[in-house]
Amino acid sequence: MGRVGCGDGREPGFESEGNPMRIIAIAAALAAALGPSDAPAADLAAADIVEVEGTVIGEATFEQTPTGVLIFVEIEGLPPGAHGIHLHGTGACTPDFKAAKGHINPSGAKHGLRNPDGPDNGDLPNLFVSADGSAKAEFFTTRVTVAPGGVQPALLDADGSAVIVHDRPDDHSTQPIGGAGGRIACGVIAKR
Ligand SMILES: [Cu+2]
Repeated sequence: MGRVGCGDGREPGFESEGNPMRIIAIAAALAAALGPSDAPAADLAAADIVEVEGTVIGEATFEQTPTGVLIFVEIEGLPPGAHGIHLHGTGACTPDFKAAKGHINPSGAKHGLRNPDGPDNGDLPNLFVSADGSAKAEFFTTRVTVAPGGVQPALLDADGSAVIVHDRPDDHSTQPIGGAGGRIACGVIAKR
């Protein structure tokens, strides 16, 4: 068997309270249990995503990292295939999804990840929905921050932001939204 190092119960004194290896093991277990909450909390935001009737069909989370924002989307009940998904400049999905206004784009950049005069700050790669209508995806963008105070526009600015899923794929070049069509899902991004 050859157990090595600390934790061999046959070692004399293992059961004593002062066993330093045991204390280290307990400390490591505690650190693992506490996890990231021991570190300064990263800026985090999230959005409940609703379909046009207002039923919640998914969630998106937005985590500030040292260099950008990591976005996780989990959603169901959408038409299969590719859909444009963008960060829109107003945190509203009612009375209809037009309330979210246009993309986050304070500098007036052209839309499109393929556009030499783009992209705007709300542009993201497409969301691909499976045949069963569900999708799980991660995105990463360096063109926004979660909280205000950085160089890039903030999701949690004064009028908030929304994540919008469009009816069709974004071709990443056509103005103004890559031919992505209507808005089929929307989520107001809020601090978590
Ligand atoms: Cu959009």
